[in-house]
Formats: sequence, structure tokens, C-alpha cells
Amino acid sequence: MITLLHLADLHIGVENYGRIDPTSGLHTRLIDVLDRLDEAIDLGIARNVDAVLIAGDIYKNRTPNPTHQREFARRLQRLRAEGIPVVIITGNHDVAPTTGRAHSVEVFNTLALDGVTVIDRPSAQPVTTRSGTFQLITLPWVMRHVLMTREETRDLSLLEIDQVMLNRIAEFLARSVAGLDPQLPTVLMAHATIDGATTGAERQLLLGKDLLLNRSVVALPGVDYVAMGHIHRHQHLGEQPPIVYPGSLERIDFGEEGEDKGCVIVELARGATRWAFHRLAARAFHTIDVDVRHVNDAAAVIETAISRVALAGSVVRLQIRATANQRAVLRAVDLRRRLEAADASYVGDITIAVDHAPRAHIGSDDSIDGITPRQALQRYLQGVKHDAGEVMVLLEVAEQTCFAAPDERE
Ligand SMILES: [Mn+2]
Repeated sequence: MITLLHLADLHIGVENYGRIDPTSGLHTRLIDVLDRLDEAIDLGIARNVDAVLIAGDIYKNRTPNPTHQREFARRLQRLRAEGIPVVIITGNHDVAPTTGRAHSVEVFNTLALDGVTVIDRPSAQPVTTRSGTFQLITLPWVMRHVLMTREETRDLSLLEIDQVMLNRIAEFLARSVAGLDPQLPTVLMAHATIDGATTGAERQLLLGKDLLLNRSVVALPGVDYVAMGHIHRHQHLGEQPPIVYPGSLERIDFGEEGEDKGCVIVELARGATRWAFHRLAARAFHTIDVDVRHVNDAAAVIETAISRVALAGSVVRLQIRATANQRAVLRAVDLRRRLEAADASYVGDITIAVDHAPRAHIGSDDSIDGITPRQALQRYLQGVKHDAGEVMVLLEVAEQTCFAAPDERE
């Protein structure tokens, strides 16, 4: 029996909803992510795992700073000292923009450290552990230039290019499986979106440009476990073989408020793999939603809503719907002080929205059918922000981040 620790989407360096910790000089959210990684590694060591698989997206982006790199290297070194091999594949946040430039974890491969393997191409190889050997097929985040030449893409539409890429991925996986030793257990590790996977509400739009792999493309006979990365919400898509996303280590945004965060322990066995999700102590995110439009004592109702939530140590935001008269007496600064006094680790936006009927929409009706993500965002922003300049700035930022091609996005 080979036991594995399966992690993905560490995103070291995502530093929102926190501040610099004066004692360590590190951002509080960086400390959170590193604490979760330590927690997962502690679990792996306690369970005597034979190898650690990291299914992509190590850092926030392809240019981690020296502190992020040192902290990740420390964790790799701890696993090496324990004699536990680590295999990493690159995710879309790790890849280099052009051939010739290094991806974010390439240095660990260049050093040729015993027990650390970084894979950035579709490949298949045996992995030897103290409890035996397993076969590992890897599908890192695929960039178009890896699978297709410029000549091949020249006369094709984007849709046709996607189809050719999907065909090549399916061919690569089928070929890899055909070459397997039937005696040895096999893991397929991939950084990709499987069609039918559930994303957090806030990620749905961002994933619009991803290649969607059909479940049948990865659920191949001879594969005993499919170790996925890319989607931050833990989920599994099938049991034969198990196709599992461990999800990210920490919540990155309020869209992940209701999601458990953790890692997966896999007991790999030929045709009889078992796995279990382990919840880690990710920092809680809370949205407090209060509608006071139909109450007399708005302040008392807001106070009750706040006092119901365990705020200590959490990241919190407050969303109030009020009448124009109530809005005139509610003070965001007082509400912020109230939340800070409850020992919230970070107080996010406090919004007091007043209904302006009828609401301004860009379309002639409220239908969202057939509108683009850009239009949906614009409509949303126009609904919640009343400053046209602010809406323009936010749309501009969205253009550079959300709507940039996945390869360009950071
Ligand atoms: Mn990703």
C-alpha cells in the first residue's frame, strides 16, 4: 500500500484581506497559507505518507518574491529531511509567458535535488517510494505552443484550436495508459478543469476561457486515482477511478466563504484506491447581510445580526440594505469599529445600499440571457456603485485581470 498526500492551489503570495504582521514582517495572509501548508505536511508525516503530490499553482503568480520562495523551499526541505519525495506539476499561475523563460518552480528542478521533481510537460514516469513504485502520468497546465505549432494554428478558429488541443490531450493520455505496467498502481495528476466541476460563484466567469476536459478523458482504465488541481473548491467527480480536487489551502475570497479547505490522503492500491479529505483550519470568512428597510430600529437589528456571528479571528464584510432615511443616520465608521472590537482579523467592505427604483440597467430588460461576462459585471457594478467614474476604473481593472487570457493572467 502506497500512501500519498495530495495538495493543490497553494497560492503562496495571495495577500488580500490582511495586513503586515509587525512581529514577523510577513503579511498575515501569507502566514495563514504557510500555516495551512505546515498543517497539511504535519498530517502527511503523521500518516507516514510515501510521497506528496502538488497539482499546480504553487504561488500567486509566476514571479514569487524571495520571501515566498524561501518559505516554500523550507517546506520542501522539511519533506526531504523526512525522506518523503515531492512531485510538483505546474499550474496556470506558475507557467512562464514565453519559451526560454523560467516558470515559478523551475529552479527546484534545475538544482536536481533528491526527492523533488517538478514536471512542466505532459509525461509519464515511475515514482519510487519506500512502500513501492507507482506510475505517474502528468498533465500540467497546457499552453497552446506546447501542443501545437504556429503553422498548425494559423488557419483555425479559437474553437477549432481548442478542439485540436483537447484531441491531443486525449491522445496523449490514451497512449500513456496503453504503455502502463498492469501490475503497478497508477496516478494521473493534472492541472485543468473537468467538465461538470463546480466552481465558486466568483470564479465562474474567470474560468470561461479554460479548456474543459471530459471526465471520460481522465477516467481511464488502469488509472487508480486522478489527482486534480486548479479549482479551489474541494470536490470529487466520480469514484472509478476517484477524480479529486483537494481545493485551495485557504479562502482567497468571499466566494469561498462556505467551502471547507483542506488536503487529501490517498491510499493507493491497484483497482481499490481509497481517499479521504482532511479539513484544515483555514481562516473563516463571513458576510453579514442585513435588510433593515422594513424595521423601525435599524441599529438594533444590525447589532443582533453582528452579535450572532463568531467574529474573532475572521475576515468579515457587512452588507446592509436600507432606506434613504436610515442611510442618513447609519455610519459605516461606527459599524467598522464595532466589528474590529469583536476581534475580527480583518474588516472588509461595509456597504449600505439604498434602493433607487427603478434600478438602472444597461439592457432594456433584466434578462441575463446572452450577455457576456463583461456586460454582466458592468450591470452588477452599475447596480451597486453610484459613481460612474468608479465603475469605469473597476471595469478597467477587470479587463486587465479577469478578462485577460488565462496564460496572461496573474
Ligand atoms: Mn490554476
